[in-house]
Order: sequence, then structure tokens, then C-alpha cells
Amino acid sequence: MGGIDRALELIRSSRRVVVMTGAGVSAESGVPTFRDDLTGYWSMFDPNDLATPEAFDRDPATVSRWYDERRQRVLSCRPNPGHVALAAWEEAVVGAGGSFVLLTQNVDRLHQRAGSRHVVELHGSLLSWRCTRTGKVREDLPLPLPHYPMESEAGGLYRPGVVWFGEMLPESAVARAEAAVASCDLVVSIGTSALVYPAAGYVEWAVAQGVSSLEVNRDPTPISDLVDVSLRGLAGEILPRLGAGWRAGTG
Ligand code: BJW
Repeated sequence: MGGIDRALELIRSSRRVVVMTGAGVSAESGVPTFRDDLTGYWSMFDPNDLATPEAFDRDPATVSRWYDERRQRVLSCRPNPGHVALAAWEEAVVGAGGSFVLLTQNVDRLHQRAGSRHVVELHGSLLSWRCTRTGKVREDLPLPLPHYPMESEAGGLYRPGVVWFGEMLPESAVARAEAAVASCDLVVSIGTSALVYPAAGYVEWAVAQGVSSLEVNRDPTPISDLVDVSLRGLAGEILPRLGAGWRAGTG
């Protein structure tokens, strides 16, 4: 039996689905993957020097500008067939009385724009900014920001509303992720290098519990040999093909 057929079988026999997505899902929408994001002016920087609290403390203007340019870019991008297929899968599973939780490491909101409802943003969002003094979150700051960094009304700075290396993930996101993984019967990892924790650990945990598992990725990853089925290719092409599984009904 080919990989796609085995994947369709897993999908047809699952009722409680957890999907973990990463930057590869948005690549076909024109959003550069995290480690490819540095083009033009930004190519002189290492992402690990920009996506940390220390970088923001050292140079809040440069970090704010980088995130504001990325905010503008994702707003000009549109969901691709991979995002749309995941929203349709959720609708089919929930419509059949099952559960579907989409854990995303992406900060671009494209899943929500495609119609996904049960989305857990593990790494925050590019569309939000948070006051360094009060913690107040705003999604209505001018686009682009008038200057970098932008001061808050409380005398702090607005920092990007994302989770940087060394920072804790939002408590509510962790609680929702853990609850979903603890009770799922299928875990699916799509378009992520599976290198960043705790996100990668959620998939590993489900696999260790004996949950059925599927991966979709352009390239091999550290979990490719751990999962039941690893499909090699583009998310925007493979996910619509898997629709035959959920259209056939689940459970
Ligand atoms: C396609 C495709 C197509 C392309 N179709 N596929 C345990 C062990 C070791 C280390 C740690 C650990 N626990 C915690 C850590 C430390 C750290 C960590 O994981 N480090 C590792 C690098 C080793 N984790 C943290 O610090 C986390 N916090 C935490 O754990 O708090 C507790 C704690 C606090 C203090 C001390 C100790 C513990 C926070 C992690 C935050 C990650 N933040 C970022 C930046 C977000 C903001 C921004 O966007 O700028 O999140 S880093 C970056 O990586 C971003 C992404 O969400 C994340 C994952 O990347 P992703 O999505 O996998 O993208 P890529 O680019 O890596 O891969 C793309 C993939 O797609 C590739 O596989 C391609 O093949 C594929 N692809 N096109 C299908 N069309």
C-alpha cells in the first residue's frame, strides 16, 4: 500500500485529531520559512540574533522594524490550498462529532483566515504587540508603525506579540495543547522542521503514547522515522489530496 493510501486509512479511522503546523504550510502563500526569512537588508542578520528578548533589549528599533515588515508582508499574503484543506478537515471531523485541534507554530494567522476555528497559537502572532511595562496587548497599532521602537501609553515599549527563544509559551496555549495531545487518536505534523521545543515534543509525546501519526514535509525531519507514515512533498499539494480521507467520513 502506498504512503498516500496508508495516510487516507489513518485519517478515515480517526475521531480526535491533533495537527501541528510550521512555517512550511505557509511557504506556498509566499511567507518565507523562519530560517529563510532574511532577504535583502535583513540578510546581514542571523534570525537567532533577532528572535530573542536579548536582541530586543539591545536594539529595539531594528527588531521592531523587522517584525513590522513581516507583519505587513503576511497581511498581503493569502491562505493556500493547504490551509484551506485543513479547515475543511476540521469541519468534517467536528461535523461527525469528533474533535480537531490545530496547534500552530506560525505567527501569520493564515489558518484562521482560511476558516480553521480550533487554532492554538503556540508562538503568538505577528499581528499583536505587547507593552513591556503593563503586558497590555494591542492588535490595532498603525501599519506600518510610525517609528521604531514604538512607545506605549504607559511609558514602556510595544514589543512583538510573539514567543522568542528562552521565553515561556502562553499558559493557555500549553494547557490546550497538552489536553488535546493527551486524548488524541491521530497526530499530524506538517511543514515543520520539528527542531523547536516544546512544539516538537508534543508530537513526540503522542507518538510515544502509541497514537497513530502522520507527517507531511518537503524534506526529511528528525521525526520522519518515528511516525507511521511520512509523506514527502508540498503541503499545498498533498493536503488537498488527503481530502478523500475526510470526505469519506470519519470514525
Ligand atoms: C515544507 C514546505 C512546503 C518548506 N510544504 N513542507 C528541549 C530541548 C532542547 C532545547 C529546548 C528544549 N525546550 C526548550 C528548549 C529551548 C528552545 C528550543 O527549542 N531550542 C531548539 C532550537 C533546540 N525553546 C524555547 O526557548 C521555547 N520556550 C520554552 O521552551 O520555554 C520554556 C523554557 C524557558 C526558558 C528556559 C528553558 C525552557 C520557545 C520557542 C519559541 C520559538 N520562537 C520562534 C520565533 C517566533 C517569532 C518569529 O516568527 O520571529 O518560532 S523560532 C522559529 O522556529 C519560530 C517557528 O515557529 C519555530 C519553528 O520553526 P518551523 O515552523 O519548524 O520552521 P522552519 O523554518 O524551521 O522549518 C520549515 C519546515 O517546512 C522544513 O522542515 C521544510 O522542509 C518544510 N517545508 N516548505 C511542506 N511547501
